[in-house]
Amino acid sequence: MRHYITVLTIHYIPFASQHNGKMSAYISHMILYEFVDSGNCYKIRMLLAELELPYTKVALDRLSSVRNTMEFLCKSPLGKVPVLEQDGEYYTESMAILYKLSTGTSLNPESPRVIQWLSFEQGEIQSSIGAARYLNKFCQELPPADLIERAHEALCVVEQQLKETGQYILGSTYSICDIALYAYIHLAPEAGVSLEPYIHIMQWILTIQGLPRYVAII
Ligand SMILES: N[C@@H](CCC(=O)N[C@@H](CS)C(=O)NCC(=O)O)C(=O)O
Repeated sequence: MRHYITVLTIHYIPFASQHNGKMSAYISHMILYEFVDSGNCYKIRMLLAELELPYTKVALDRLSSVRNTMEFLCKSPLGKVPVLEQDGEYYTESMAILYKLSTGTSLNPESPRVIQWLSFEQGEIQSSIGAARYLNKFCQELPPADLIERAHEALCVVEQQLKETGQYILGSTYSICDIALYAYIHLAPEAGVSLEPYIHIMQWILTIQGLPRYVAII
């Protein structure tokens, strides 16, 4: 049985990354274990594309038993993706991976505000929009009304923030907070959550989609 579906371009040359003039730490070759249609994995692909960092993708099958093997559980104790492999170390949790990869670049001001929005994404956006999308898209189950209500409450917070900043989550500079939040927010319609009431969010989505190194989820 074939568990690993695709392995794309492989680069073995260590390099450093630069973003808007700020050099990140020396970065060696990376492998991203992922589901292609996962919002959490997409966040990492968005950042890697923005930083123009080469890496190998290992696409896992959602139904494959490979995630329950000892080999994979050593990489990710709950068998979840994304997992980033670098220099023999394995990193799980999309927020931690975003933070690690962007440290030292202009995408990460390394302030408590960054932690605030990354935590908000996990606690309020992924747990509502992400969970509702999973039910709607992958289980063909109608998400419960309280999940949809929570999604709208969280979207109101993001809408207000974007109204105040006028462009991106932290102000005039694109950051990992935008990447973290964008991944599931732009997929809200797949969760049965309309974005139509949120004019600032809709504008922000268009802005991000117009960025030169933007990549779509699939
Ligand atoms: N908090 C984690 C969530 C990871 C997660 O739930 N990943 C999903 C894919 S989006 C997964 O691997 N699900 C498989 C499972 O739960 O067995 C993160 O942000 O990376």
